[in-house]
Amino acid sequence: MKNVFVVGTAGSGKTTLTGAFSEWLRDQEQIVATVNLDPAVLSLTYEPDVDVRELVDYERIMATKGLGPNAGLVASIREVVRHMEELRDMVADIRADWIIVDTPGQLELFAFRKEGRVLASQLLEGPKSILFLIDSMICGSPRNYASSLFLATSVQISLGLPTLHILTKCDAAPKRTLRRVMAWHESEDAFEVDAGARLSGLQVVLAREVIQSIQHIASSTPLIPVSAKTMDGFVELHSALSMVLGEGELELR
Ligand SMILES: Nc1nc2c(ncn2[C@@H]2O[C@H](COP(=O)(O)OP(=O)(O)OP(=O)(O)O)[C@@H](O)[C@H]2O)c(=O)[nH]1
Ligand SMILES: [Mg+2]
Repeated sequence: MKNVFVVGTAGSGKTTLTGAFSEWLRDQEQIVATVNLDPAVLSLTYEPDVDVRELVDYERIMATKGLGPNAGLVASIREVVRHMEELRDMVADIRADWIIVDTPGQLELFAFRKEGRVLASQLLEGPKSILFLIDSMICGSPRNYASSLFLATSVQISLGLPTLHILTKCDAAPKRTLRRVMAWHESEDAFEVDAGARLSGLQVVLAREVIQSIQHIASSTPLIPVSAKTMDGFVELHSALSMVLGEGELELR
């Protein structure tokens, strides 16, 4: 069983990719199960095999505890973890080649709280990987690229699982933006030049420092451009996942 957690900032395309990549895998005659870990989502682009909304009622938790939307989510995820045994049984009952897990839009809930780490480490049996989604519509500037990679690395530190970086919505981003981002991924020098030209003062210093400190990790982690609308990049995504999940963590170059 190959397990994939789809993680990323709000609106980066987690739900759409979960649905589209699952369909693509099914077309390759793989048995795929999907898990929705977002208690607050109203509608999904796929039919989840396991859905935490069957275990917790986000609206009720928010109303009865007098919480706002984010504190309501924190309390809901805590409640989900209380149902861990049940959830594990639900997932274990599925005989699938792949389990794709869609995580909540509030990234910090899953990535930086104890409950997220418990879910990441205990929910699924077998090899696990994270797809960290980077939205190509917003990472075309040096400051957002540096911040996105910094966040991706922080999530990897927190969850301690092999991670692939996925550049999403590539059908919608201008081709020159995609070329620029891929060039930054390939070469720290390319990033330095563009950061120097586009940023100034403290921003250029901070962006350079961040990239210098994580470049080794970032350049050794595949950055895979995909579109969940056209399914471009799914072949590459599938091979990278098969490698990570079949042979353990990718070697740092
Ligand atoms: N053009 C294009 N739009 C996309 C793609 N993937 C997602 N979107 C759009 O981006 C928006 C957000 O997509 P979601 O899949 O809901 O993103 P999410 O990360 O699950 O969002 P939250 O769970 O709310 O954080 C929607 O309008 C999607 O249709 C893509 O590959 N191409
Ligand atoms: Mg979503």
